[in-house]
Parts: sequence; structure tokens; C-alpha cells
Amino acid sequence: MKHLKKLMAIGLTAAMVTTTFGAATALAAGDSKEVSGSHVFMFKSVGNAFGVIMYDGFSSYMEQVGENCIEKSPAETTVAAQVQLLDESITQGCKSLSISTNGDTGYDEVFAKAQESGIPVVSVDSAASADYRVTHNNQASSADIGAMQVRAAVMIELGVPYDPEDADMSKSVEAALADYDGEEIHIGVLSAGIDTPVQNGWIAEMEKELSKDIYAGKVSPELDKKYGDDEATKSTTQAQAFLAENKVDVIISPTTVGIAAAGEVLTQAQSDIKLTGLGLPSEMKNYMPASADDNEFDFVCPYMMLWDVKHLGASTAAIQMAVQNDGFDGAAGSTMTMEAWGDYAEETFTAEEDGDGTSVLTGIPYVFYKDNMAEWVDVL
Ligand code: RAM
Repeated sequence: MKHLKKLMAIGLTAAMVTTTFGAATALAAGDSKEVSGSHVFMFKSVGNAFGVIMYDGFSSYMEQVGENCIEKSPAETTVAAQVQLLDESITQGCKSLSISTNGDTGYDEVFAKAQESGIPVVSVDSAASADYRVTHNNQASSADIGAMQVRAAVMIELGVPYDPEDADMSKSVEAALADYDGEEIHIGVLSAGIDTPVQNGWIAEMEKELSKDIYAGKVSPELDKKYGDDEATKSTTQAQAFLAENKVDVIISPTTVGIAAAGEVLTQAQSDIKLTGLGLPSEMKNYMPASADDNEFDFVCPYMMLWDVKHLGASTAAIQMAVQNDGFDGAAGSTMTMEAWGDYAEETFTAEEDGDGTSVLTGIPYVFYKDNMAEWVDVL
């Protein structure tokens, strides 16, 4: 509930998203004067509303603490395009690098150059190598995000509404499956890039969830995976392929670009294939119920999840400021403080071991469904 209030306090309008998007595109071309002495924020690519909202939070926090920042996201969602912009930013003397990566490998040389130049690298959303990052800003527990998407997919296929009393859906899915003796349910995944760390981490957690006894013989443990590279056109083509093949009952899309593309394709085709995953209410409003009076199963996406994206950007800025001013080095067990910002009170986060490095958990997954969509369409 605490987080819900926080989310409601964001006050980001659709109009602001549009304006900021225009600015991000213009800034992507870059200018050495702006990069020099600025904190660089790099999303997977420009034109992704998730990245736009995150940068809005990042820049708002940086502005509050009197620092300059700039977005330098590439036109294409590739490692090579990010590496080039990272290299340029380092050469031009940026203060710090905050990045959501497009892949696991290919960054070592440029990250080593950042390290040698004393430029701290913090990853957010999609992690950078533990060898080079100070820490990773984790938007919500990967295990929860993976498991909740599987539970939502199965419940939606079985016609079970979301019950906020069972926030992580664990009880609802167990009860629904206990009563189910129909054909095995098949789930498709429409992801971002085949090498994208964050989506691959969530998919691994989906597979872990599906290996639990409650699913045995009722839901196939094999996920049918397709990759839209976080590009609208490719994601649309992949969603059309699911439709043409007609092998899956429900699609999970753990990317805001993919879920919006699939929403359009499935809705236009009046398909029986249902949809859930991670989406922005503003981009999903045409494929989801709008109010408690709606029957959610009349829509391709009865419910879906995400987290507070603007806060995610602001907490990334706060991590960079803690590195710059407070000697925060991301060591396991060390803490950092995010100062009061907007309607948010001061918060302290602790770095925890995560793989070979650490991460700081700054959010929780939140379910959007018919009772709360109206509050969110103009916010996220
Ligand atoms: C997309 C991106 C991002 C992911 C969200 C949910 O915008 O792929 O990495 O976290 O969706």
C-alpha cells in the first residue's frame, strides 16, 4: 500500500511523456559540451516510453541536487550502438554512466576505459557486468517478477480474476490449478532481445516457477519464446507469428514494447490467445479493462504488472550521487540514502550480493487490473 501511494503521487501526465520523448530523441545526437561534466543516462534505445519515464525521474532528481545530466540512448537496441555512445561519453568527460544494457557481453573494453577514467558505472533495469559496475539498481525482485507473470498467465487462461487480497497470486493460482483437469496449457513468451540480461533473468524465474509440482501435467514447462528486440515492428511480426502458429494459449510479454505490440495484434485479430506481462497502463489502455464494471475477460489483457518507473530513474540518480558525494562503493551490506524527492520521503537502501556483484532493490511489482487502470492511464 505504501508503494501504491508513492506511485499515485507521481503525477506524470501523458502529455509530459510526449514532450520528454521529443527531448530525448533530440539529445541522443549528443553534444560534447553537454556531456562534459554531466551524468549520462543511457537506456536500451530511444523511443521506448519506459526509458523516457525513467529518464524523467533521473533528471528530476539530478536537477534537485543541482547536477547536470543528459540522455544518450542509441537509435538501435544493440550492444554496439551503446558501446559507441559510452565510448564517446567517456572521451567527452562525462561524470558518471547509468545504463540499461542490451546484452551480457561486448562492454568490457569500454567499461574498463570508464573505470580507468574514474567514471562510475551503475546499471539499472538490465544489468552491466559485476566486474565494472558499482552496483545494479534492481527495480523489483526478479523471482517475484518471473513467478507473478506465470501465475497471471495461468489464472487468465483459467478465467480467474486478479484478487488484490492475494497480491502475489500464489494462492489463487494454486487453487485454480487444483480444480483443473483440462488440456495442458501452453505459454508463449514475447521478449526483448535474445541476449538482454534483464528479460533473460525473468524468463529463468518463469521456468523455475513452472517446475513446481502445482503445474505438473497442467501447464507445459516449455515456454515458446520469440524475440521482438524491443522494437515495435519486430515485436508486431513476432506477435503475428504466435497468431499464425496458434500453438500457445496465452502470451507473457516481459517488455513494455512487446506487450503493447501483442495487445494490438491480438485485439485486431479478435484472437482467443490471452496476454499478460509487464506494461505501461498508458500504452495498454486499448487492450485492457478500464473500470470495475468491465468484464476483464472481454479484453486480451485482463491484468498485467510493472513498478514505479519514475522512481526507478530517481533512485538511479541517487545512487550516482551517493557514489560521488558519500563514498558509496556498492559493497554488500553498505547503505545509501536517497533524499526526499517530489512526494517521496527520504529512503535508505542497502546493497546486497547479486551474482558476482551487488544490487540495490528499490521497488516492488505492482498489478494493474480493472479496479485501478483508470488511476494509472495518465500516470505511467
Ligand atoms: C521495456 C524494456 C525494459 C523492461 C520493461 C519492462 O521497456 O525492455 O528493459 O524492464 O520493458
